[in-house]
Amino acid sequence: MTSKNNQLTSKQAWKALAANQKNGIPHLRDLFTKDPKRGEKMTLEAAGLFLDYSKNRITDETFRLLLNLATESGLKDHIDAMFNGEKINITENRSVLHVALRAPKNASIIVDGVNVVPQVHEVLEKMTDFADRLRSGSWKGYSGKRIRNIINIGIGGSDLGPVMAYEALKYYCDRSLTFRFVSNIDGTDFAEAVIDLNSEETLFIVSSKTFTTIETMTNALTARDWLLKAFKGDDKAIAKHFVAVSTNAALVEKFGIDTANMFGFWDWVGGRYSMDSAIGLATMLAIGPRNFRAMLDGFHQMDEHFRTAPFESNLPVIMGLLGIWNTNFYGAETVAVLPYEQYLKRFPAYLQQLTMESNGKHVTLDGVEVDYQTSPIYWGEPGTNGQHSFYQLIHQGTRLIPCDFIAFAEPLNNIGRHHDILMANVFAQAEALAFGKTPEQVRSEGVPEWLAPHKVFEGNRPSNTIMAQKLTPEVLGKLVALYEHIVFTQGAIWNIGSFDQWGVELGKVLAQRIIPELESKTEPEPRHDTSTNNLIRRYRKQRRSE
Ligand code: G6Q
Repeated sequence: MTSKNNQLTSKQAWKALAANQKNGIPHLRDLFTKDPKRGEKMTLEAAGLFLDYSKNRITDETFRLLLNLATESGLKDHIDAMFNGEKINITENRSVLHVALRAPKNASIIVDGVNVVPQVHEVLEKMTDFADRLRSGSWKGYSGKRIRNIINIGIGGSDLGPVMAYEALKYYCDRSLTFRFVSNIDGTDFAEAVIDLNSEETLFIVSSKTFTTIETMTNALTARDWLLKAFKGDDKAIAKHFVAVSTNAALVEKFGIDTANMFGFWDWVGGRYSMDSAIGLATMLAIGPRNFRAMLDGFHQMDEHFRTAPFESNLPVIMGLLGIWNTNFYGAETVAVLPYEQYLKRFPAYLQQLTMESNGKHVTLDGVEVDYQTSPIYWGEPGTNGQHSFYQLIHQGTRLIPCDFIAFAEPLNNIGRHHDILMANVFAQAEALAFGKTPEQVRSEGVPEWLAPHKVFEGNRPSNTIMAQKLTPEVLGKLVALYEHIVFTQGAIWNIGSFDQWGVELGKVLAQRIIPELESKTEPEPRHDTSTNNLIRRYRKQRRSE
């Protein structure tokens, strides 16, 4: 890592964008006054999603220059390279083919000379067969009882997608089944997940691409002990109560799970891009195979839109570019994702991994330090709850927080006036952020001079509004694929490796060194820095074993 990378910042379009921003983009109030059609013009409808991006600090010229940046960065070639199965994950020498997971049966995507689409459909068939047997009650536990509880054990990419999808699609779930998700190494996670469950009616899905992740393997072993207690140690019970989702058949077998009950995937599926692979088995069990296929179809529709639509009418490209504009030219450090849909409560958490693990990188693909910001911090909560807590800062704080509002025309639970009030709020928030309230408006309301500054909203705060008809499995697929491709667009322009995650390794290695120092019966001589040594000694002193 020697010199700074200046390839991106010396691009013609980049320089033109910097000049465009420096010359001053008028306040959103003025942009809307000058162009009475702006609110209708700066919108786009594609693959069943509607995007209003008019409340961003852009002019027509900015928009044109952003599209130039995409072209000058070779975005089209990058997209084609991914869809063609090229090994664009260069630090791990892998293809990046989550798009193959939702490709139709007759598609062909070649990796190392082999069409991977038939393999994808073979696993889907196997998942479908298992889901049908489990949901109908014909798959029984070892003592002949029907399985009523499903616990997914996995972490990171093997947890966040299944949890998010389960919550998002709860409306479509079989309510006679209970679903729980255990991820944390903190024993509380497991303890609370099983506290009220009968092990004879419980199935564990051990979801781990590598089958080596310490959290997942420790939780899986604890689950095995918990189960075997009910069966007096008879390990034949395992075959009826454990299935695995993994790429590592050898380790699955070693754990004692029958590989006939293993659902595979491939090294070209990244963990955070795997919710539509066999990692989605819990999702399929919850919503049923038909709904799962509908979700895949939604993903695929967005893939096709991203692959084929011209940049000026391409949803992920436009949102990706607007994100770059806010991050790199306005210095926005975060993006708030604000779904006005209670079922999407875990969507921001899911996006945190997708966006930040993918694009939280400090060197280019060539290993040169970047001289521009990469991924912003993603966060958020469902509306309207957030309005009564952190929105204050978004409206009147000193930071610029671009917001993505997500809303649906039809509620899933149509109760009284709730949905109209919900939607009124999402529209009002975007309006207030963009247009604010001037000192003149405040004074004209008779507010005394000393109080007026506190009641002023400067406005000019950017947001996107995404709308769809209603939250269905298909729409969820579209939404997730939309953000996957936003991440791709930005990673391609920033010229970074969006598909590795070396940044999670160091902490894992250090923890492996510390574990024996904490567990040792004799006093260890920790050889870390003085702070870490002191913390280890203090912990050992305070820890009381039961
Ligand atoms: C995601 C990451 C990471 C991974 C977990 C779980 O992109 O690779 O979050 O999903 O570390 O890994 P396993 O599935 O191998 O247990």
